[in-house]
Parts: sequence; C-alpha cells; structure tokens
Amino acid sequence: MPQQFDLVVVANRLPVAADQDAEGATSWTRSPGGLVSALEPVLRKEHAVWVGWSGRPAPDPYSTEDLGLELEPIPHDIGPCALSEVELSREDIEGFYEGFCNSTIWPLYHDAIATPVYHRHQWEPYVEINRRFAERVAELAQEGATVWVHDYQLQLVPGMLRERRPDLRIGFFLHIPFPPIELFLQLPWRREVMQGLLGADLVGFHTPGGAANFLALTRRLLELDPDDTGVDVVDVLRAGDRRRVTVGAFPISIDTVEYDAIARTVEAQDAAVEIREKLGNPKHVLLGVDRLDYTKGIDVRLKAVSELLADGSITPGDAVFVQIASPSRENVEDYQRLRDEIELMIGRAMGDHGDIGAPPIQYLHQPLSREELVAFYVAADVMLVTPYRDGMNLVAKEYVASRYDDSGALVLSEFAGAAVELTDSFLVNPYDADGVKRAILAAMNSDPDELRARMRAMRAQVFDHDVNRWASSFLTALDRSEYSR
Ligand code: ADQ
Repeated sequence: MPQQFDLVVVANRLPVAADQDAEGATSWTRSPGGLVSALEPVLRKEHAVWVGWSGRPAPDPYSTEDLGLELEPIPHDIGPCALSEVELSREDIEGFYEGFCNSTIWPLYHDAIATPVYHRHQWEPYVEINRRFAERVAELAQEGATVWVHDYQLQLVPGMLRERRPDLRIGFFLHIPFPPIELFLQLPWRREVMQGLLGADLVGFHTPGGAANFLALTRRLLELDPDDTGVDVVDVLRAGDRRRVTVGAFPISIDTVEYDAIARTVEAQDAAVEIREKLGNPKHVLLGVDRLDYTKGIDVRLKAVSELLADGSITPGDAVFVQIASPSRENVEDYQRLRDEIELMIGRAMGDHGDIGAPPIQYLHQPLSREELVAFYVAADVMLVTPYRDGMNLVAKEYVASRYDDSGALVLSEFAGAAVELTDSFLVNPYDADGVKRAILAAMNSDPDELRARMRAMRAQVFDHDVNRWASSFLTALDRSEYSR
C-alpha cells in the first residue's frame, strides 16, 4: 500500500518542467507558476501530494508497471510536496490532451470561437485518463482527506473519485470560463461531464457568471432545484443520500507583492530603460503578452493598431506596439493556423506602415522569464489585453502589480474574468473594432492624474485580492461545505 496523504492536489500538470540537454539527458526544474506559489503554504503545512502529468510522453507502449510512486523518475525533493506522476503515452496525449481537452472543451467553453469537434474516439481517452487520475488519487488519499481537483482536463475526476472514496472531501476549480447553457448543451457527453463535476463538495469558478451558468444547467439538464449558492443532489450510490454541492466564484489572482518587488528592482528598471531605448525611445510603448491562443484576441489589437497607423492617429516612431507571444499547443491545427494568421497580419502592418529603423510593431514568439516579462510591464505605457473570452487573465493583474509608481493604463476586454475586478481599466468589447481603437487612444492620451487614479484603484484591488487569498478562500469554503459521510 503506498504512502497516504491528508491533502491531494490534482492537476493535469505537475509543478515541474523537464529540460533536455544536448545529449538528451533530462533534468527537472520546479515550475514557477502561480498555482504552485499559491498553494505552497498549505502544501508545506499539510502532509500533501500533487498528482499530475510531467508534460513529456511516457515510453510506448504504455506500461502500468511504471506507475508506482517509488519508481518516480522526478526527484523527490524538487516539488513543494510529494509528487505522483500520471503517465501519458503519445497516443494518450493525442486523444486526451490535444484531442478532447484542447479541440473540444477548450473552444466550446470559450464561446465556440473556434469550432469544437465532437469525436467519440477522443471522448474515450478523456474518460480513461480521468479514471487513471481518479484511481491514483483514491490510492494516495488518507481516510477523510481533502482533494483539490483543477481544471477542464479533469472534470470527471470528482464523480469517479466519489464512487471509489465517498469519505473524501472533494473540491473542483475550473480555470477557464463555464459557458452559457445553449453552448454547453452541444456537448454529446453533457450529462457525464455534469455528473463528474457534481461529484465534488465544492465547485468553484472565476466569476459569478460562470457559477450561475453551471447552476442554471443543473436545473435545465438534470432537473435539479439549485439556489444561489449550490444544489442538492441525490447520491444513487449511497442509497439515495442527499448531498449538498456548494457552487461559487473564487477569482484567481497573482503573487502581487512579488511582482511589485521585482518591478522595483534596479535590474528591472534598467532593463525597462534599455527596452525603450532599443525601441527608439518612442513616446508611447504599447504591449501585449499572451500564450499564442485564438481566445486571446491578438488579432483584435493588431487590427486596431494597424488601422490607427493607417489613419495617422499614431505614427511610427511616436508609438511602438510590442507583442510577446509564448508558443502554445503547437500540435493542434487551429494553433498552427493562428500563428500563420498573426504573423501575416504583423508582416502586412510592418510593410504598409513601417519606416526603415522605426518598425511600428515588434513581435517575439518566445517564452520569457518572469523577470524579463516584468521589465516589459515596467517599460509599457499601455497594456492591451483583448481576449474574446478568458477565464481570468493573469497578465492584466501582473501588469497592474508591476506599475509601482501608479502610472500606465490597461485596455481590458469586458469578456475577461479580470474585468469584474479591474473596473478602472479602459474596458472594451473586442468585437467592436472602433471601440477598441477609441480605448487605445484614450489610454495613450488621458490626463496623467486620471490615469494614476485609475491605476491606484486597480492596484488596491490586486493587492487586497492576491493569490494567497484565492487559495485560502477556496480551501476554507471546501472545509465548510456540507458533506455526508
Ligand atoms: P492562460 O490562458 O495561460 O491561463 P493567463 O491567465 O493570462 O492565461 O496566464 C498566462 C501566464 O503565462 C501569465 O502568468 C503570463 O505571465 C505567462 N506568460 C504569457 N506569455 C508569456 C511568455 N511569452 N513567456 C513567459 N510567460 C508568459 C488559464 C486561463 C486564464 C486564467 C489562468 C489561471 O485561460 O483565464 O487566468 O488559467 O486560472
């Protein structure tokens, strides 16, 4: 029997990343992600384990003998807690991760911006991998342990886990939007997914809108009788026991103090000065930072900036737009097409409106370190965050946290979860091209005192609601959620 734990965090990815050297040898580094630092205090306090995939394919054919914790090839002392790797073969990655997760659920939950595909041969691996995760957690969880399941890749885990271990207290948090009823109902496996989620004691979303969509679905699809804070379900497995599923909004955030501290360092400030110099010391630096994803509306801001250049509202040399995009999901066709489209738009705008030595747009398709990103945040006068739909969008909060002198302006899509909190940004409808152009000009040209007042208000919000508050409020709500044992 493997060692057992009081707290089990379950996420598609482990908080480690593999680096391969020239000889092909793998070394592991700890991911600096927000989720890890948010959970670190609880992970250290509790006897905790993190269950997830390492991000690299397991040797084929997939071998169940390699699954034991003792055979873990990832060093034991690298994580913030014990790590338990769930292996995925190349075939699993294709059907489960690239297939059902990123070609069905991801587009469907983001307003079907890209057309979701519904393939039975991708649903099957989704069920199978969710079962693999649930079985692992069932083995590792102590009697009465707390389990926190994360995100859209693992929506069936709460239900599968409750079947196996009704003694556990199970929380589920969705990091992406939960769609309106009409969209969700397209899913051929809609009942299975809802039943999976309702296996939890607490289901959390970023926004009240997501929670309301979910509750409305329990009525429409499952004929339950939800109220504003949850829904009672009947556990078939437990002889008709009634059980309460609490549902609520828990807006995720960042380690605000850390971003503020990095931005204040001499290194970040020198790097920001250097960035502006390299850009030709323009009056206005505009910035976009995203994973290269079709939900992020990179095309929205490129179109707006191009049109502003075309009509002379901004001139090369006076304003430069820097787009930093990190490579993402490069094996999925929609992402390959998106990259081509974005790079075509950038090339066109540069060709049409650029000047020798004064390109109006600069583009990096590279991952950057946190310190490098913060230097860009410090250098930028206007941050452009224009997703068509986004669960939260941490970049918006990172920019605000990095503006330690209260300067700068944020143009933010009203369809990002962050818009609920950052109401002092320049809010835009990303589908309204003229509105986006007007907001960019307003952000560039508003009175500095007004900009400072807006930034101060946003900073107060982000300092008061940081990632630690997010994690502790979710775990407190989970602890208080009603459950039957
Ligand atoms: P993402 O879709 O990845 O997250 P986001 O919240 O913006 O979106 O987080 C992206 C992270 O990647 C940020 O921390 C950012 O700094 C970093 N990043 C972006 N470009 C980078 C680059 N070139 N190099 C290095 N780092 C880069 C999903 C949901 C969001 C939700 C989060 C958290 O889609 O809506 O906010 O999870 O729940």
